[in-house]
Amino acid sequence: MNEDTIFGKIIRGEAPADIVYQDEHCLAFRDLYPAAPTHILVIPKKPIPRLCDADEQDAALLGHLMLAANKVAEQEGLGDRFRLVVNNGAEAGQTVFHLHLHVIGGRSLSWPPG
Ligand code: IU
Repeated sequence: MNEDTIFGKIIRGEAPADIVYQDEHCLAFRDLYPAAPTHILVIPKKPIPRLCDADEQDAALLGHLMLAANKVAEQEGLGDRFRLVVNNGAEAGQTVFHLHLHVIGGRSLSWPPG
């Protein structure tokens, strides 16, 4: 699995992105093809391809990503009306193999997802 994805390039500043939040461990930027009025991707700077590739050593980092998603949601004015999505693996819809949390909001969201 190629770890050098478009998200790796964004982290290294080699590809453009509309960055809305960043800190030592993660980066958040607007999805180029938004599925909702607000659609932001939160990614670790560490290149973990899929959620299932994370291990115990990544526990704090995974928590950090969720808290960063909270910050982004607040920053975007989503209040308590947003959804986090992690697609794990191609058959679950993952297309970029650098772990990312989708922060989706700004419209009503149905359940279950497709
Ligand atoms: P997925 O869970 O791997 O399917 O999500 C990948 C997301 O990355 C998807 O929502 C794309 O619209 C988005 N994206 C992007 O924002 N910029 C890009 O250059 C590419 C994909 I390629």
